Amino acid sequence: MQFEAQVVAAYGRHLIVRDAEGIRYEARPFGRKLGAVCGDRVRCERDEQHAEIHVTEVLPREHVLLRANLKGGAEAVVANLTQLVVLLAPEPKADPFIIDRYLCAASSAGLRAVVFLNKIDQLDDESRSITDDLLEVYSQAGYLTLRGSASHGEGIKELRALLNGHISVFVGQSGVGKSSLVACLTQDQDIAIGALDRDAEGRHTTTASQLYELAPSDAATMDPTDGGALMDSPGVRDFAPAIDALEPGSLGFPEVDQLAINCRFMDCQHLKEPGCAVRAAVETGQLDARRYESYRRLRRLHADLTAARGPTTARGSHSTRR
Ligand SMILES: Nc1nc2c(ncn2[C@@H]2O[C@H](COP(=O)(O)OP(=O)(O)O)[C@@H](O)[C@H]2O)c(=O)[nH]1
Ligand SMILES: [Mg+2]
Ligand SMILES: [Zn+2]
Repeated sequence: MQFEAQVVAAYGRHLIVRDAEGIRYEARPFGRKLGAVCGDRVRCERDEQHAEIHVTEVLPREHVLLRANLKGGAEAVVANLTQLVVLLAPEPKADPFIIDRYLCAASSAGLRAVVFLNKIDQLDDESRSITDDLLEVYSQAGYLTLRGSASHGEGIKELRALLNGHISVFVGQSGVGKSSLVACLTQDQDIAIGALDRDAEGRHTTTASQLYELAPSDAATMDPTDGGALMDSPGVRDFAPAIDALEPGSLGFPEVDQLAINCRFMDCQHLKEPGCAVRAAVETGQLDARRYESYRRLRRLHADLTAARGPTTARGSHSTRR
């Protein structure tokens, strides 16, 4: 028997799918090459003989968050989302370059992106000044920014309003409060807070993401029946966006994209080219110098990952499947 379903949890190749009636089944992909991630809509087949559910096909994805693996290939993180929420906190100390790379992946994938500063209850003078400056730069770049605290409830109503009608994913470094926020927003008591996404050797454990439906909030919305949904993601030490998915000219930096209109060359990479409007904007302070440094680093990463593919795959063929 065949049916369509959505992947609502993925622990590596161990999947939970939910059918149209809302019934959940354990399932696994049929065949090594089939990679399904949380959020994917899939075709399933019931293997009556072994009482198993097989995922036989991943249906086309509307949007997908892609990361690069060490060989320069693209891997899906979560699928069919519409919004990315990147979290930062005073502790662990924010790495703005990771935040930037998530935001570039979001811009390039056509996702709305929100920057949420969590644990504002823990801010001191120094971390307040650092995070204020960071959020100001992101806000200038056109991203939505919010501040709050999962443990004290501040900013949660405002965040909830932004989630309405969206399929959102929470991303960010381990310990910033992703699980705490999901628990807070879904009133789910079973979510592991403070759980390390690593095993005893410090290796990251199998990718685990889960999808949670959000009950319609009382906030005035166009469609009050659609509360949206939320996906979590395991903590990361680093994040590299999939290089083929990035906007070629700006790599997904909205400020660079805007400034590039005035570069002398259409294919300007904003590195050493004469008449580069992006570099000129750094000189005058119109473009934040740290964001430009981040852009340059992502260019280097792009080159390194392209080289990592080796000569045989340089034709750019890549797979979004694992
Ligand atoms: N003070 C404070 N601690 C928080 C807040 N949110 C989360 N935490 C704590 O930060 C730690 C990591 O949280 P967790 O949700 O597991 O982070 P994750 O790794 O991003 O999922 C836990 O000890 C939480 O209790 C907050 O708003 N304020
Ligand atoms: Mg967590
Ligand atoms: Zn340029």
